Amino acid sequence: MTEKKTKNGSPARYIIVTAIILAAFLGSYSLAVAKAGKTTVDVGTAGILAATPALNGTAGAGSGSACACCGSGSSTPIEGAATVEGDVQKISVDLSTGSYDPNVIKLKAGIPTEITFGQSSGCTAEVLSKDLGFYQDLTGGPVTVKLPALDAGTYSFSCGMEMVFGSIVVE
Ligand SMILES: [Cu+2]
Repeated sequence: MTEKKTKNGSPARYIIVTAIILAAFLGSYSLAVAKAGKTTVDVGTAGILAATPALNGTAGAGSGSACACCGSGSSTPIEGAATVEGDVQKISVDLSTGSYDPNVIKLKAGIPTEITFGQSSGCTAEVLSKDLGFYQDLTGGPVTVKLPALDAGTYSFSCGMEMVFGSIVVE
């Protein structure tokens, strides 16, 4: 009986200690992320869907429907090309106007990409791409989405409500 109690006590203590260490680690990690204010997420190839064929040159930007919640969803295509820096191509997307600038992101096929979305709130508080498999909250600061080398084609992204749209054109 005494032996059993000792044996039962030990694992419980071990679990509690592990839980405390884990909680401390997670706590300091989220603090570090909050302090940095900038998040980087790595999108693996698993989430990437096959590129959709280019949409008769319209590239799907804006798609004409303004966002009801922010009232000013831009339907004017604003093109921006990523800059190749070493082995990656990089581009920043400004959200200070409540829509994506640029909203037509031009990328080169076969080069890993880092897209940095600026801090946002309201309608565009989250950025979503079902095509590329990411969904990020932008309220805490800029988020850099790392994408693997993509095949040529057009990929879509939007606000979390799918009301303000942009596209990623890989050539
Ligand atoms: Cu929206």
